[in-house]
Amino acid sequence: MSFRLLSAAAALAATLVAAGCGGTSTSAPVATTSVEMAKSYRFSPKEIEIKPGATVTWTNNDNFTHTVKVGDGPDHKVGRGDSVSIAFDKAGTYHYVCTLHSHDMHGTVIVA
Ligand SMILES: [Cu+2]
Repeated sequence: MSFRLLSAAAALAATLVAAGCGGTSTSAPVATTSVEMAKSYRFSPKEIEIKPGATVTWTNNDNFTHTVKVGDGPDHKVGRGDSVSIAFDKAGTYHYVCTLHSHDMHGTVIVA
């Protein structure tokens, strides 16, 4: 029995790693500095485009605590109704995740 549980956990871990590779994005990035953590377990819009030096604000309108972790940066915990703002000084493409729900919740900030 414990073997079955272990292999299920391993399969889940493999799925999470695969999801972290980025996958496909079908919609164009949205020009905005505001991202909503919408119901349920979503960043909306998922892909945004901003100017260098702009600050992006994530607001949690979901019923659960989420986080925002950009690349290798710090993991910002965002409770219900809270928000976090992060400045992006350099041009580039930045992927971020909610580390609590990394399978469902990831997004991209394009600084250009
Ligand atoms: Cu989350």
